[in-house]
Amino acid sequence: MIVLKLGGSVITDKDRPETLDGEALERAADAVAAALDGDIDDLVVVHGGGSFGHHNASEHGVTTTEGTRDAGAALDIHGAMTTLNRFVLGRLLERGVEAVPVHPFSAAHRDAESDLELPTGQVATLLAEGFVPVLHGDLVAHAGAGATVVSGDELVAALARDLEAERIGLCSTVPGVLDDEDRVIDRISDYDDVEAVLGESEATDVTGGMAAKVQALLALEAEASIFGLEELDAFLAGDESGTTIDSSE
Ligand code: IP8
Repeated sequence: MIVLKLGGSVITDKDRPETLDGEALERAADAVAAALDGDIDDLVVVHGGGSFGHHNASEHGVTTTEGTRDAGAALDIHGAMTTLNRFVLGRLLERGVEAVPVHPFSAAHRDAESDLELPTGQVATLLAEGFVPVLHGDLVAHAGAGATVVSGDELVAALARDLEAERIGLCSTVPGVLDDEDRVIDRISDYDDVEAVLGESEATDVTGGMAAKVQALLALEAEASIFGLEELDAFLAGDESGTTIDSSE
């Protein structure tokens, strides 16, 4: 089983609120359809928000830790994500992919310790019945905080762990984890080896994002790859693409 995340910034135009990057989404959907026509049977897709969701969340001051108890705000954020989800499903369906939505807001929650609880029985059953479940970053009920954001990356980690994924792919706007000369690092098996590089980047938010991603992926058993859209076909074909993160080495 493969868990594939399509980064929100890959499939949307991040500079314009609620705008798709239609070309990129079609390219990603082509790659998924071709892979399912080939050797891959079980695929779970997760997509991020990009210009959908994030801008609504920041308008309402909602993050992964700061929640809202305003149903209007919750619907606004969740609604933006389900709109993007419909676009993703539509592009997949047009290509004959049996893609169906799984909305985390209706399934998951964070407990009082802020740990994410994501039931995966429906995802496993959908897979067994031949569907391609498509989840997305969303809001989730959060004990003591109202409703907070759950990122696609958190969902990928929870799904990969629970469903014992063989491979994880994060399709990103960068071709992999970059070293201090912007070259793609081929393999990471120990966070200490890359800490200095990830800490040195000037773009702190991106750095935090990439450092957190690498740490979360190192904690998983399955081999994970971070790569750009150009390498999505290669990843789905089972080839090494971008940066491979494997803690078992
Ligand atoms: O783009 C964000 O998901 P992400 C979801 O995977 C919302 O971080 C609601 C902003």
